[in-house]
Amino acid sequence: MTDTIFGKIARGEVEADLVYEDEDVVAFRDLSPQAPTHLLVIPRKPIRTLSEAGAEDAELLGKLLLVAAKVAEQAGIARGGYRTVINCNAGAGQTVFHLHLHVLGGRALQWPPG
Ligand code: DGP
Repeated sequence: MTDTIFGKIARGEVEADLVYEDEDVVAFRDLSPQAPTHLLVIPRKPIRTLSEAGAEDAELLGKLLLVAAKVAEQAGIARGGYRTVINCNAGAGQTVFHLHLHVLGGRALQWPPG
């Protein structure tokens, strides 16, 4: 697959404001925040988009959600409420083709999203 900026962040080749990392997952602040708290949770494995994840990624996908909950708690947005979003492919607004989960909070969030 083509390398992306998130692949470089996962490998430590490009700086990011990291809030969490382990052997499988990295979380960092979004460069263009859409809410007072806007974090991104990515696998180190370069999966292009959610629809390209396979059965072999089941544990990793579960871990992304657990890390999202953990960083939301650490950021202090869990009690007030937060939203997790995965944009899958360009029509849904995906611009970086390395699977990532947005964690947004710190303000009231409308539903349905645009
Ligand atoms: P999406 O539209 O779902 O593909 O979201 C990509 C997000 O990534 C978008 O909110 C902006 C953010 N982003 C893009 N480039 C960088 C970067 O170099 N560093 C950080 N921290 N965030 C980035």
